[in-house]
Amino acid sequence: MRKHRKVMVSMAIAAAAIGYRLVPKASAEGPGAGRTIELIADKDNRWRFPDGQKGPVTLKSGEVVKFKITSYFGGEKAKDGALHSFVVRKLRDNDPSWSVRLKDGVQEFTVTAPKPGNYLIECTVECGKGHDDMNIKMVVTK
Ligand SMILES: [Cu+2]
Repeated sequence: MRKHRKVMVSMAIAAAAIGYRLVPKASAEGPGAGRTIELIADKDNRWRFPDGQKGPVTLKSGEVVKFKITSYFGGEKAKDGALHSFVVRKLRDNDPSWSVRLKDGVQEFTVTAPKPGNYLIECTVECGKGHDDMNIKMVVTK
């Protein structure tokens, strides 16, 4: 029994060592650190940057970015409690990270910028007056 346990332990250590080597070397900002893009899904059912700018969101193809979105109640919400959503229709089928339900408050998620082109970030939750125009352009460069 003892011997068996020893083998298990050393196997676990070996596995951990292999796993450790597969983890990319962390940068000064931590593993996988990239830009953080802050957006507000505002109570008037408009997207805006914290400084009031209306876009576009500009990404570099292949870049991994974190979106930090603050979401405010715009008059209506979905059954699941979502106030808004962050959706790029052209991308969501191949990469579900481009479709995020937004609850009240701050939410963070990470995406990988797609191939270069023009995209549209939309809200697909009936969030109230102005919902149909709740979108913001996203430009992906080479
Ligand atoms: Cu909406």
